[in-house]
Amino acid sequence: MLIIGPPGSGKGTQAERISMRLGVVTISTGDTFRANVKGGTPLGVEAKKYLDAGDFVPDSVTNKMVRDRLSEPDVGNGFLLDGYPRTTAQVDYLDQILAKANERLDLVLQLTADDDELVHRLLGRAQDKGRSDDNDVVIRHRLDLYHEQTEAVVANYAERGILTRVEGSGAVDEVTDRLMRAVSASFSPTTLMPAFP
Ligand code: B4P
Repeated sequence: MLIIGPPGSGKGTQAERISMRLGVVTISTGDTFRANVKGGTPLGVEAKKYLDAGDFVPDSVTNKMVRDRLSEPDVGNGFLLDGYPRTTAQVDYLDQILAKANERLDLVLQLTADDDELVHRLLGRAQDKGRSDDNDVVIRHRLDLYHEQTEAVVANYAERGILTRVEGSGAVDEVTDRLMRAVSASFSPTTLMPAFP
């Protein structure tokens, strides 16, 4: 599964909750980059300049990172990708990885919220967590990139018939309930893990 949406729509927040309930791993490209920046790894040094500017890390770097992560054994029960793919080139690359592994995407969850609410949330996070990319100018740039590049990714999955749109406004618990209803509507009960309520 994938969770996709503009910055601040609640992807990271909700991905953690859904993966706990379903008993599958979450793979967040944003978290992985931030962990590498914090650890001062070569990948982190490379990624930092893009993160700080609100730009996408180049596909060549991101694709390889996801490919390596998807080859680890803990993805065997399924996985939830958070924040990847964000470009059509990443969609093609993910298709190739999954085809080689004889796997396919079952569901793409799109979280929606209007831009003003997103900016408001991210400025709030800037005060709480001090993320280097949560300032007014960079947030607007990240939103522009979402509209320019990631909306084409959403359209691609909609054409394939595997996209479900979920309203991301409202209390965090309410949004989780909406997402879980979308998940249960897409899978037969026997496909879901025993952790599913
Ligand atoms: P991400 O880590 O994905 O950051 P994000 O888009 O801001 O989403 P995030 O998941 O953190 O925020 P959320 O919506 O949960 O990416 C960061 C950077 O990494 C990118 O800009 C890029 O540079 C790089 N990157 C990542 N993936 C890449 C890729 N595939 N290719 C290239 N580059 C890539 O939540 C935001 C805030 O809203 C939180 O403070 C939360 O508490 C709050 N919130 C959540 N739900 C709420 C609700 N219902 N009501 C009120 N507030 C809520």
